[in-house]
Amino acid sequence: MREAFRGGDQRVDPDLLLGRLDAVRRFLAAADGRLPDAQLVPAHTLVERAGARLALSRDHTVVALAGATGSGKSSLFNALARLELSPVGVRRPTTGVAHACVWGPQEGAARLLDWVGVLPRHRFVRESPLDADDEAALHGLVLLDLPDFDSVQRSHRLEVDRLLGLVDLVVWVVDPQKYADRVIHTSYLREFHRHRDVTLVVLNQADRLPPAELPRVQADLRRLLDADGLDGVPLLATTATHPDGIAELRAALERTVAERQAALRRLAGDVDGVVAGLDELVGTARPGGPDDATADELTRALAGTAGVPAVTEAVQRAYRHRAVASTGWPLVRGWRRLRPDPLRRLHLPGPTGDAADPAESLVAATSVPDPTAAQRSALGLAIRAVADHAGAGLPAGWPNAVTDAARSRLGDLPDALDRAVAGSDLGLNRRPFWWRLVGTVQWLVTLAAVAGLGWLVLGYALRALGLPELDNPRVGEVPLPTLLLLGGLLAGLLVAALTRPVVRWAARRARRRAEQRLNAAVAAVGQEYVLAPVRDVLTSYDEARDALRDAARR
Ligand SMILES: Nc1nc2c(ncn2[C@@H]2O[C@H](COP(=O)(O)OP(=O)(O)OP(=O)(O)O)[C@@H](O)[C@H]2O)c(=O)[nH]1
Ligand SMILES: [Mg+2]
Repeated sequence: MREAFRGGDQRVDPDLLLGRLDAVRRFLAAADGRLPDAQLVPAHTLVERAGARLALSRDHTVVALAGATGSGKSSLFNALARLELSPVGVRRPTTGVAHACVWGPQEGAARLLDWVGVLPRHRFVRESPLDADDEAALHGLVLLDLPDFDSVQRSHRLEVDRLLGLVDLVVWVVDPQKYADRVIHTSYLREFHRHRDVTLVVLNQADRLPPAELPRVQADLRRLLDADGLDGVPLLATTATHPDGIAELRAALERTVAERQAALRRLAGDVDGVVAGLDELVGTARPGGPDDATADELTRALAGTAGVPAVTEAVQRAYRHRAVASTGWPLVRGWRRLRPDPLRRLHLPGPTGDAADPAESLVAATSVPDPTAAQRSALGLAIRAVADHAGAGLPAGWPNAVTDAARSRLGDLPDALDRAVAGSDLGLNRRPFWWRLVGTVQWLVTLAAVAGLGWLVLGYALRALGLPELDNPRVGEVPLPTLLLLGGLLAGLLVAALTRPVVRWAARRARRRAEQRLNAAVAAVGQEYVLAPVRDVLTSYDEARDALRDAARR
């Protein structure tokens, strides 16, 4: 039967097991909050149980006798203990709560049983001076007699299921009458196919079979076990009521106890099961992250909601407004200045570059018009596109996490966009040098015209009063005062006319520059509020996939 222990010679390295458990923990850290909680329950349970079991005595091996009612679990328990510890009965089911018997040192076993949840009054100690060294080979064994798992009592089943999740090794006890029952195979044995190296099957009450029948029944049972995925597990025939009928079982338990491997093998099997269950949650895909095209589309949609077109339009008009106010014909300038500045109307920096009230500029600083329904839906679609693209090819659960992340800060977007627009340098803070130059020229020619006018008025006044006339110098045929007046006026109009197309061209350029800056600011908002959360999920996915790969390493 030695060779029947599948993988029995394969020792589980405790450090490797701890590394695998740590990888499961890393997986959970990456997947928590990303994937549905229900899918992570088995991994959480494993991490918690394994942590608890490994912190308890590794010198003890917890072995459970599990099986249908009347199969002889309590009889085997008593026979192994060589005492009448657990009541054996004809009325079924007899055992309602787990009983435990500890061989050897009690140190550590008590805490182990506290954790397993066997009440102190159902614990026994197999240690007596009379035993001499008879029982030494089983030192370290903690044997549990479980209630029946096919019980009419629901509480028995729940207790069995709970304990089967905690013990290190399970001895499945079947009898010649019920060994083929569907429940034991479909609900229990099949579920333990990952725990073949910590599973023993016992055909008890072998004495009830005619000797010639025994091999046939054993072969039939073996066939059923193979179908359960338990090929290779040891199958022993026992007779609990005869002292020699359990020798093989005893020997198998002695070996198990001496190896001190069952606890580690059990947990390694648990990790295998959890990893296999999580396999569909991580694929081999390496997500590339949001691509440039969808990111650009997002920036465009964000710019629309942020009112960038309205602001750039206002920048162009403000440039013209301010340029004309600085370079126009001085007599018209004052009138220009009375008209409101297009940017000021949006509560964006005025002609002097002063922003609105700084407290006000923290939230909803601008009066940029609210986005239209169309702009809002364009933004929704752009965010969807980012999520769809970034989540494409990811296994179940993750695309949803990506979509949730992309939308996670949607509520903060309006304020962030408004701050980005309000905080952008629109390029209108400085008065260009050429404005001042043209402005000065305009003043000079206006001064000349005013001086000419004054001169002429003074000449007429002197003539009217009969006073001596001024000496009027002439330039060619034209008197200087007339030249100053007409020349100044004409030059002013000419300069204004020549400046106009330049202003228009420069205003368009100012608009393009402002647009670039605003788009950059809006793109930064998109990065922070949409793309970064998406990237975080993709990083989590990468971490989860790598962690699971490490957890799968045997
Ligand atoms: N002939 C024979 N009878 C056995 C053997 N093992 C157990 N019995 C009898 O089968 C009956 C049931 O045994 P238990 O040990 O109480 O069975 P159990 O599996 O503990 O049953 P529950 O506690 O109800 O789950 C008792 O009358 C035992 O004496 C055996 O190997 N041979
Ligand atoms: Mg019993």
